[in-house]
Formats: sequence, C-alpha cells, structure tokens
Amino acid sequence: MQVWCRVGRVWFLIAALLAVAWPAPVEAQVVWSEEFEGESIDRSIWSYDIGGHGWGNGQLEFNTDRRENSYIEDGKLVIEARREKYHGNEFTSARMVTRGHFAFQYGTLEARIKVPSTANGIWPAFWMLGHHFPRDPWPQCGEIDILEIGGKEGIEQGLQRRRINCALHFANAENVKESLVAWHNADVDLNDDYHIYKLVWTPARLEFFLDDVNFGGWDITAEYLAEYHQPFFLMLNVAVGSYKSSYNECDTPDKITASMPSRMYVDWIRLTRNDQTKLITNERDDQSPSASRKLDSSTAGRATGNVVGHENPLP
Ligand SMILES: [Ca+2]
Repeated sequence: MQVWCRVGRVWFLIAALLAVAWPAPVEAQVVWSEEFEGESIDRSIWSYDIGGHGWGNGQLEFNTDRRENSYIEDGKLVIEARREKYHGNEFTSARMVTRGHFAFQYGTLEARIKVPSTANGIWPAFWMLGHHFPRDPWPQCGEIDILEIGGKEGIEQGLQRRRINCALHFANAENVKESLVAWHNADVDLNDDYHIYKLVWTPARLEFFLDDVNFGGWDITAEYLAEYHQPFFLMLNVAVGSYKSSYNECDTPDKITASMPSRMYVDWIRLTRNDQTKLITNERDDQSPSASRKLDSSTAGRATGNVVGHENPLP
C-alpha cells in the first residue's frame, strides 16, 4: 500500500512538472469580430463608398448607403444589388469599408459568406486595401482580395458559381502595378450555402482558404512587397458589370443577365491573432473613397488614370 502511495506521489510530481514545462496550447484568440447581430449596420465599424463612376473598373452600379442596398436580416449583413435607374446608372448596390474604423496587420481573418448567383455580371468581393489609401495611391497602397467570384473564365467555362479567386495587387520593384491571382473551382455551387473564406497572414506569407482548402498563397518577404507589412482595412461589395477588359466583361446593362435583386449574405467576420497581430480601431481620417481592383495588368493604365483622378463620390 505504502509503495503504491509513493508511486502515486511520484506520478503526481511528474505530471505537475510536465504541466509546468508544457502548458496546454493557448486557445486561438479572436481579437476582433463583427457578428452583424444588431438591428442595423454598425456605423462605428462601417462606412460607405458612394458613387456611380465605375470605381476604376467600369462597374455599372451606383453604390449607395440606402437601406435598399445594405441591411441586417436575421443576424446577417445583406448587400443587395438591384436593377433600378439611379443618378444615371442602371443598377444600385453597396460598397462597405472599415476605413478609419478598423484595420489590422497579420492574423487569421475569416468570414462566413453566402454569395449570390453571379450569372452573368455580378461580382461579389471580400477584400482589403492598405490603410494609408489614398495617401498611398493604388496600387502602391496594396490590395488583398480574399474572395471574388463571377469572373469571365468562370462564365466561359460554365463554372461561375464555383470558380473563385484570391489576388494581390501591388507596385512591384519597378513601381509598376503587378497582380498575383490564384483561381480555384469549388466542389459545389457556392451560392447554395454559406462557406468560410479565410486569409492567414504572417510576416512571411499570405495564404487563402475556402473551407480550409488552401487554394492560393504567396511569399511576401521581398523588399518591394513592403505594402503587405502594414495594416489593411476591410471591404465588402457586390459590383455589377465591368470593362470588357476587366473582371467579367459585362460592360453594358444588357449583358447583365443575373437575376435581381442579387444578395450577398455575411454571417460574421472574425480575426484570430497570431504573435505579430496589430489592430487599429476608430482612427478617424478623411480618405476619399475611390479605389480600383483589377486582375489584368493590361488594363492597369486605365485603372491608374481613374484612381489617380479621385473622382468625387456623388452625394
Ligand atoms: Ca451573424
């Protein structure tokens, strides 16, 4: 009996020492989240980019802050593109940004999103720009696209409900716009249900996931990629159409055949920290809301022209 007690004490001591030497892994810590649980969109987090000038991509919609185009429903954010005449445009939608309210650098960002059917001409996106935009103009500010869907290749291949991409747009070593894009065909139609779109950002790499399938990633340690070592703010939008040379080639209203209203649902967005994560919250600024995201370097000149001009958003 005494022997077994001694043995028990020894095991207890060993277990205690092990617990000190190897503490249990720290739970992944969510350091920021937007659950869209309120009655209305939280204006302390979200602002609107308003206007119908094409946003550097020849987009056909007028983005508004009206309730018709963005609202909360059953704990979800809804961004709704509509076919309606508005200030000279044939469509309306919304483009929401956390610029001046929330930005972060490094960490794991996830969003639970149900995209609309994009056929043809709808272009939903979950993306980010470097928080010094437009003081740092595009593409020098850096752009990270976590989710885009509805592109021309998907249309051509009959895969536009499944073919997504992630992308980086930046200024390369020659200070010329460069794009890195990774395409992925999902196993299912993504408009049928919610899926998790994830960015894992460390000082070494940016990695992109759909439901934990890693479909794109790039090394960001090159000196000319300094834009990816600063905080970025979040953006959500549903664009309609684009230049013929741009994302979906639907450059006139008659080419937009998607059923409307077209709705993107966002259940939540969550940021999990890593050892290097930095957050910026409620930093007020006066940045004007004009940006461009383009995939095709051949159209960079046009995009730069539009963006540098900083067309004034209409009221
Ligand atoms: Ca929610």
